[in-house]
Amino acid sequence: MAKKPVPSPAADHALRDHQPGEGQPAPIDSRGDGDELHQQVGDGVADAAAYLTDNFGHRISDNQNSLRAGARGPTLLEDFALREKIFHFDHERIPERIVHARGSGAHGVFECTRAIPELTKASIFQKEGASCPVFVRFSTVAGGAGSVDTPRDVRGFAVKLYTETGNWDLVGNNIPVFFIQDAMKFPDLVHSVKMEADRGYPQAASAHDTFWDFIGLMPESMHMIMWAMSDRAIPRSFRMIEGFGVHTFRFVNDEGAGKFVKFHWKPVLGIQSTTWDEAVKIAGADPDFLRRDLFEAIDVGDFPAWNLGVQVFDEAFAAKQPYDVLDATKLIPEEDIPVEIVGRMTLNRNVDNFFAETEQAAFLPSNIIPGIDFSNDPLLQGRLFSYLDTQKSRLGTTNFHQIPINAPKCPFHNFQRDGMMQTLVPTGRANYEPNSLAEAGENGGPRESAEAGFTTFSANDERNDPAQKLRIRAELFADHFSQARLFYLSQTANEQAHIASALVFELSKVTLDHVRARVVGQLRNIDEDLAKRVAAGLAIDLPPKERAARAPVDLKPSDALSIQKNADDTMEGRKVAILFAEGSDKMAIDKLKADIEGTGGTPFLVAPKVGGIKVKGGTLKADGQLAGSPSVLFDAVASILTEEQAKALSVQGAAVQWFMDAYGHCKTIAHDDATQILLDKAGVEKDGGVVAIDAFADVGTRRHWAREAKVRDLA
Ligand code: HDE
Repeated sequence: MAKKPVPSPAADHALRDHQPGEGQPAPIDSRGDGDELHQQVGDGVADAAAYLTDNFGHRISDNQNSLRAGARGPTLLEDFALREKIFHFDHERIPERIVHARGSGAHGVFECTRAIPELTKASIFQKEGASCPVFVRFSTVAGGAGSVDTPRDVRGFAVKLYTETGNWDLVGNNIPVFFIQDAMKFPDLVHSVKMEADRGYPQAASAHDTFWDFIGLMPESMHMIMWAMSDRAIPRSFRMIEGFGVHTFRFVNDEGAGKFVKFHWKPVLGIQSTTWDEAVKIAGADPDFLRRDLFEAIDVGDFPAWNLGVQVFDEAFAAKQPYDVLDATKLIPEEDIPVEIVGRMTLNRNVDNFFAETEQAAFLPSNIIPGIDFSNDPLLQGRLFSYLDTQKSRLGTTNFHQIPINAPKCPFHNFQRDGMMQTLVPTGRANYEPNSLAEAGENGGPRESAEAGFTTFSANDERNDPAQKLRIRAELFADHFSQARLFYLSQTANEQAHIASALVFELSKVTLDHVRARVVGQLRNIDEDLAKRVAAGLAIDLPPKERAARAPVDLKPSDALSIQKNADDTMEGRKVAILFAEGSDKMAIDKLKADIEGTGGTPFLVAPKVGGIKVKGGTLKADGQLAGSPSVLFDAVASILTEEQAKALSVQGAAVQWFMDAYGHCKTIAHDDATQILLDKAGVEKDGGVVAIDAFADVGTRRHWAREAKVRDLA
């Protein structure tokens, strides 16, 4: 695949020229510009390309043999080259993230597309066209760093915006609500979903006793469960997920007036998911499916982009809703408060080093900038402590902010000093404040600024009595089911069936009967029909309804919550496999490739052998071998074969399965006449998505959900 030219992100440079401490003496002259640091190390690396040294610059004469006394004698302890190499290697790993351990990152740029100074004084939203560099890390939640990419799981969507007024970390997920309402429950939630404490499995899976035990006893999780059991939790690509800030935040403008705000990232490529069967098979065929997809897209210049949307509302709106806007298990329907687009983020550069950047990236929800503030959401408040705290144990030092990926790209200077791995060299003796050293002509260091500094919005919440100290939740937090029902009823029939099947799958892995029964008893508060479907799928009697702390109310379904209702037909960013073999018609293959490319898709040639196959009209190399390129890795498939080759392939399991899966996963299959023998063997029946090669461009890569009832039981 040819690389497209990479436009240099304007914003990347805007801040690079910024000198620290301009206009005032800076005791810490730190810029944290990742690229400049990279430059320094890079120079070293460039030299090292000429000769190898140890970490202290001593040249190495032999990197193959350790030092020993005689050819067959003992190895000598004095071999500093060997000792250092092994010593460093022994300590290469750092603790993985307690959650979100498996992730993939990329650099990019954020640009303000609509100035909103009336809402916020945040520097990045003052002028249309203003931009800043970003770093984004996508992740799964439950699995370890080496786990697969496609389990049923929430996806982390953490964005670090390096603005000129400091780093703003919007550490969100691809689901707009959360399992719990109060930070107090987070360790319990995470313990329950991670591998079970005695046996050390299952890895990266929620389908086990302890998770569902916790969930059944935690009715506030039911809304999130609907999302987690929906197709949102098995995304086709990181490039095709939405991102949500989840909590209600605040915008604060120049006059000090505040409004509530919720943040949304809307993928330009649209939202798309896999089916469950597909996700399971991808896990085997390509455990790095999402990581590879992101890296390759950026590598060839297909830069993924998201629009940043905001839902802005005031106290008066909040007070009228049947839910509490401080409750992270609730969303605000887009039909009530529309999402206004104010910016666009484009990821345009892969990391140079996975460990240095993606692994060492430390996101802090407490990183906000003037113009943005927290709300009293008790989940958010707990996060403000946790992320700072965890970096100390993960990165080992309070100076983790000096690691290039974490350092702001604007100047930073203060009187914090020393600590492990201090890499900055502050000059002078001003390490306290107030001081009057400047009066003696010395560098006195930086000073606070009431105007430019961050000031907390002094919230006047009439619904709160701060005089009371209580371990209690606000009244509307007790409504656990209304929005779960809203979500379920807003889905298409196929999507509802997917939720029911996911629940059946997950609960069928639960071995404790009473746990299964309790969860189904909770589902009865969401929708009786859903509960009956799940009970029938498990072959258990419908259990009694669990008690609801507060009776659910009926909310108007919201189309914005469904993926299928909002799917568009774009082929942008989608991958189409073309199966060919010896004797296939090269002209037909070239034409199909051009059709796919013409509509924004990426063709991928699959053949029984990769090296170079004689075809009609020349020789053709394949991008992937048939057995190693199952159809689950593509959005649609096509085949151009000779009758002889199709017949030969019809006794190959990999080939038959290729079509069987594409059909079963409701994908487009474009084929020539010769392929019919394979389709018959795979049980593929003609429908709107099984078409002649020439019709491919019209049908594209959309899924054919009407077919689904023919290939699996949707009861
Ligand atoms: Fe996190 N979460 N979380 N979380 N979270 C972490 O921080 C935590 C929550 C999210 O790519 C940890 O640096 C608590 C909600 C993402 O590096 C840790 C609570 C949302 C990432 C932590 C929550 C998230 C994390 C682990 C409840 C969506 C990955 C390593 C009060 C809005 C960031 C780390 C990355 C990571 C704590 C709930 C998103 C332990 C205590 C809600 C995307 O600090």
